Amino acid sequence: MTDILMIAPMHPVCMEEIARLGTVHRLWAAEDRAAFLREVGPKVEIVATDGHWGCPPALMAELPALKLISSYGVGYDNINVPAANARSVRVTNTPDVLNDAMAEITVGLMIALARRIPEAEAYTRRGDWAAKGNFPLTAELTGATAGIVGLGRIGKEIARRLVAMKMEVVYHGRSEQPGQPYRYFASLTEMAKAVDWLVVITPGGPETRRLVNAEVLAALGPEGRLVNVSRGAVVDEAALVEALRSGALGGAALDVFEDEPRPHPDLLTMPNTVLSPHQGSATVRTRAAMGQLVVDNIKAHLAGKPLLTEVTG
Ligand code: 8YV
Repeated sequence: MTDILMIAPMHPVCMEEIARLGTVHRLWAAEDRAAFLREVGPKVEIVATDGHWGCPPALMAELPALKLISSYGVGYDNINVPAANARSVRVTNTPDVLNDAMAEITVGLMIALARRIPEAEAYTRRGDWAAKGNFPLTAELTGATAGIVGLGRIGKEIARRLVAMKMEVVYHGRSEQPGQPYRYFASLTEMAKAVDWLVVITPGGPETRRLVNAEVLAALGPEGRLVNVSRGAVVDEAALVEALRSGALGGAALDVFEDEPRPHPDLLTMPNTVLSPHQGSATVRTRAAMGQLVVDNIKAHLAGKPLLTEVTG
């Protein structure tokens, strides 16, 4: 039986299927992690992990027989892919199957922020409607401009839906993509000046760390709103908190945070934020499809067949 190290619990069906493919060692359940790794580390051939935990270098170093890291998530910023490949360890992720769920939550967060749905809901439940009268008037997406930071597979699905919401869509990325119907901005700050919404869906990692900084937030301005559904580290969270507090930025809808699962405490009490616990892809349908891809990549590896969704670095 092949030894498989599972870093954190996964979709139940995925866990059951993986258990049929080899001997599963559950890292999160180990009482003495060091002793556990001393015992099982040398025989582990496959790591099953997710986008949050990845496979840290110190862990990889304890797995000399490692051949495959199959990750449950599209983002692989917590896996050093070049270092893995240099050791002949291959890495897979779960792209595409989560595009629709990600795009849905993005639009949902935007509507929630513009129409103040969480606040209005609390207002209704508290009985304030009868006690204080109608809830204040809100904003809408219609007619506004959204600047997408990262027009990749998910970004394009978001763009399609925002066009359907009668928004104008523009984008920023490392390079202009031929054949796109949306205007390209080479400068993120220039784009932030030109839009009402900044929608961040670029991959995380060192290249995009704190890409959305104080300057970009200032350019977005007091009427501007930020949406982040990528990785918390892409936004300078301290600068974001300051901009929201001072009114330099209008509002923010966030599914991701610098220190998950602990969002910056000030964000929790601000009225101009809508917060969500990193659940972009967390639907029954999408998580099942992601889990299936994790399993299918492991099966392909075991059968000596081409991996379905390999990432290389
Ligand atoms: C998961 C994600 O939350 O796909 C990603 O990159 O961030 C999410 O789907 C993550 O993999 C943790 O399970």
